[in-house]
Amino acid sequence: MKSYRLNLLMCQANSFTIWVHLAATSKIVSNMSGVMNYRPAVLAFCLSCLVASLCFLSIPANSQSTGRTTDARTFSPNFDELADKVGLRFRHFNGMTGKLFLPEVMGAGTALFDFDNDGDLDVFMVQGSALEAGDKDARTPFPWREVGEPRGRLFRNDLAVAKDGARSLHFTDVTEKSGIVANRYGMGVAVGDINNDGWPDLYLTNLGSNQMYLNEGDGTFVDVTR
Ligand SMILES: [Ca+2]
Ligand SMILES: [Ca+2]
Repeated sequence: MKSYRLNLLMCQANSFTIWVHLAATSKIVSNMSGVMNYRPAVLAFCLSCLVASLCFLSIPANSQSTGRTTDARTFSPNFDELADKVGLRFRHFNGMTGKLFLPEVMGAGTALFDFDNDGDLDVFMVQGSALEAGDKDARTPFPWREVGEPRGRLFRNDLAVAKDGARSLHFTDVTEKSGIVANRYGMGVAVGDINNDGWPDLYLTNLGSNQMYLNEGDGTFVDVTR
């Protein structure tokens, strides 16, 4: 709609120029004849404005500037929710107490990093736990109902690319095999090659003491916090 208004403005500006020219011409002719009559110029202005408006309104602005039409739907973003379908099954537990502690509403972090150096991004998801000492995960106002204790989880990306280029995305939960035990109240995670061996390591920020895990390069991590 903005482009049409701009076109209309442009055509009116052009028409005004034509009108000024015709008015001046008419004025000269009228002065020469001694009669101040602008009606022909006004009529010419109205007609030129109408014709030019119809002309511009029928042509999209981007066609005038680029010479080709553009379908807005071409640029429409389209995201599908595929977490469950591709194996990223994770439910965050915030250990809500009902006492409105700040960590309850802060959420947690997630790291996208290539822990196995195979060229695709794997995922580490930070998990919470019961907030108050003595609380049971399954007895909070919004209790933990999953199997096992809540803990941060590592998902390996098993992306497969067929010969024809077709991609099949799937993640496998490798938390147990990795040796990562992130069962504290997790708040965030940082990735970096701490020992410069080419394998990205993990630093977990918790409510309380943090944890550092070195990547052994064989799919496992070692807790080197102490
Ligand atoms: Ca990977
Ligand atoms: Ca490393």
